[in-house]
Amino acid sequence: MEALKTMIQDMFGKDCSTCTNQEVYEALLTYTKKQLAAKGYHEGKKKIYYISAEFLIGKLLSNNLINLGIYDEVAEFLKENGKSLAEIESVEPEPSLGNGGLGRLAACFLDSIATLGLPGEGIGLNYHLGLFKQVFEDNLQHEVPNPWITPESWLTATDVTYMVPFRGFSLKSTMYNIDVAGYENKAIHLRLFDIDLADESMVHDGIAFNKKDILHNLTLFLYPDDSDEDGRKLRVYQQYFMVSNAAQLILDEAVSKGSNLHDLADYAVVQINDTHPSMIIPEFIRLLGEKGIGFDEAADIVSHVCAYTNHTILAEALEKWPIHYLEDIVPQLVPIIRKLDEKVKAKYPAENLAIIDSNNLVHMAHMDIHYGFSINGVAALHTEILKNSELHQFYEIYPEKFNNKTNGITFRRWLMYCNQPLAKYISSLIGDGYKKNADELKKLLAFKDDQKVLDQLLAIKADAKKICKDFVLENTGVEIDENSVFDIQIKRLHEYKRQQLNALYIIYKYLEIKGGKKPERPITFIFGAKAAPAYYIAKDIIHLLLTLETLIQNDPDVAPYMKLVMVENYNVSAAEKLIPACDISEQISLASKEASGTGNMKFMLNGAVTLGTMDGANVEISELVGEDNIYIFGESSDEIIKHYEKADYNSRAIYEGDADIKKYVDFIVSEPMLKIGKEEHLRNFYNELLNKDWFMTLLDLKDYIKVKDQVFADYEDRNAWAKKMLVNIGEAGFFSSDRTIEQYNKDIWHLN
Ligand code: 26Q
Repeated sequence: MEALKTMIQDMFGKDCSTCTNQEVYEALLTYTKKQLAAKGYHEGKKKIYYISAEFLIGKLLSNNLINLGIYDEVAEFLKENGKSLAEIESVEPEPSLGNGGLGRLAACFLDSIATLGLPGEGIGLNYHLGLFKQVFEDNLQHEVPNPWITPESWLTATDVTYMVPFRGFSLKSTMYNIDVAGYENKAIHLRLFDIDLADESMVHDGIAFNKKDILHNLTLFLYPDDSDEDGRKLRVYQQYFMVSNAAQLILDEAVSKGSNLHDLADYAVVQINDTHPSMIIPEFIRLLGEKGIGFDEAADIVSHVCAYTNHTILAEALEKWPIHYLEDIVPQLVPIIRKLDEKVKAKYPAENLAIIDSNNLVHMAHMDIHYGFSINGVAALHTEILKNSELHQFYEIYPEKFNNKTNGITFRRWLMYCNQPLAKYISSLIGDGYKKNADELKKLLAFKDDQKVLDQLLAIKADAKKICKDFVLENTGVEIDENSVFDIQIKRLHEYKRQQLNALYIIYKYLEIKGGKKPERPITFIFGAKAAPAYYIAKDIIHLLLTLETLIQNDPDVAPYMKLVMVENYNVSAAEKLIPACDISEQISLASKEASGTGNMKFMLNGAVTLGTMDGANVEISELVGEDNIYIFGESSDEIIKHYEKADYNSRAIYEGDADIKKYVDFIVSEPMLKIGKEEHLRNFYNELLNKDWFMTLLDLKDYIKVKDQVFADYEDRNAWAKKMLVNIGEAGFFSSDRTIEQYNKDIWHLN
């Protein structure tokens, strides 16, 4: 730590003990960046370029210290100087460069690529204000900017710049780097492209800004509101800016390593993270054309370089751009896309295989599948649904392109960092091997009947709940009971994820307690969720939850037995505080709709038991842990897909046919609720449930209540519960993103 000591002296002319936390943070930042650069980067002839509109990397200081292997040393040094690493961490702003799962997955993948020593990099955009910050006011969500780029940051400017042509003007880019350390290994780069003229001062009244001023707004926000045409067009500007920079960088790097570009596939493989970067396909063809390579050959080259990952079957999230948008913004791509489409139509005339459909919409996913060599889903069930229904017509013509890559999470952040007591205890039982070879967690299963181990797991969970209590108090002002059961649902607010189903259970429980039936033990229901600014139903559900929170808190008959808290501005840092403390992990999406989920894996790894539907990776979790160690409810994905095909779901019929369900639903607009909440929002949501309920909340409500009550009953057998925890932790090794990345490499990337 001598070098760090000297650095602090040089930077601030004093020693660590007299520095502010801000100063110590800045010194650690500089120190860590130097250490990372000194380690060097993974290089090789062929490289994986993971292109993504989102990289939800979370705070970086602690993660970097862990991966550099100096966390304990630094923490000790700070302690000797009267400082706490935890407090210094709170100075670090969290970069919010992602919405949720897809962006966090990209961040876990970078960690694993670096850890496994693969030559690779991430390529994305440097959003200045990232995703909005959520604030609650009057039980409603408001959005404010979330600036994260401070004068001292993890970004390093480079002298790499490109020109990106748009209709009528060109934009100069600058490339910034963030180093991502491998665990006990070299680093890789995350490349974030930016414009030089981004102007944060144009943002007013929350997150409003002039959407037409592309020269100054292009990299201000992640996914600006796309409810109006200018917003959607800005998204196209962002996407093209991202992929044109990426394509230029990739071609330059290949040439500098000796490629003649005809052999580009020997130098580069591009993973297209959902369709947001899909325009890289025509952009590559355009640039290769400028270098004298003919259209057909260029299309063939690209088809050996690009691979596509699908993250959703929700129709509204599958990108289809009107061709006139592209003509208005990137006219140079339009003749290329038309030619690609003509080639497809000549061979496969079916309308549902076309790139450009009869409404002149460009189907980005279709372009990826025709002109990429691989398409993968993100969990076994999801890939089966792609093959058998959503993309069946493509599976018929290209069965060899389809493959599954079940998602994973990095254990460095989601166990070793966020739950240090558990990680240390695991090491004491089975050694450190699991940190690099997650399968070794299975060795824990040998302790299934070891009373001491089971007691210790319960003790570690109890401590985590105490720590979490402080976080919740600081975030919400609400004091929760550390001896209650922690039932947690944290994820983006979306109807398909069905936070509203959980809300209806809470109403049921509230009425039960009102009626005199007390639960065995108090329950704490914890939520965290942001809603897209223009997603009104999602915002109504947030209002429902916040209204229920107040109602319960103010009701002395009920408050001692249950509590609902909604954490404000749920983000990666909040997840790190909540997940170690969780008893029951809520994964209750409508079967077939959640492609994978990754929160489910984080909870399992931290000894929570899943309450979920047979959806996404829950299916694989349940196969691994067995039915005694997970709680499954609800209709199967096959049944749900049939309901959609037959259009026979009728929520009003369920409501009218079941007095209990009617009672819970009616409660949403009952007098006590209307006294606290806003009638407009509560009634909107009530009407939505009765008239549409597109994600079939009422279908699964009765079964959910039954199974969830069983969970709370089983929780009281503390020993049996501890066994479930142990099995969940012991079987979590499969969900390491190291395993996922090894599979990507073996089946798709072929590096080394
Ligand atoms: C699309 C069009 C217009 C505007 C925005 C978008 C858009 C933005 C973000 C579409 C999708 C996203 C993000 C999707 C996402 O996070 N998907 C999640 O990916 C995870 C990683 O694979 C899975 O675990 C989740 O199941 C999936 O929901």
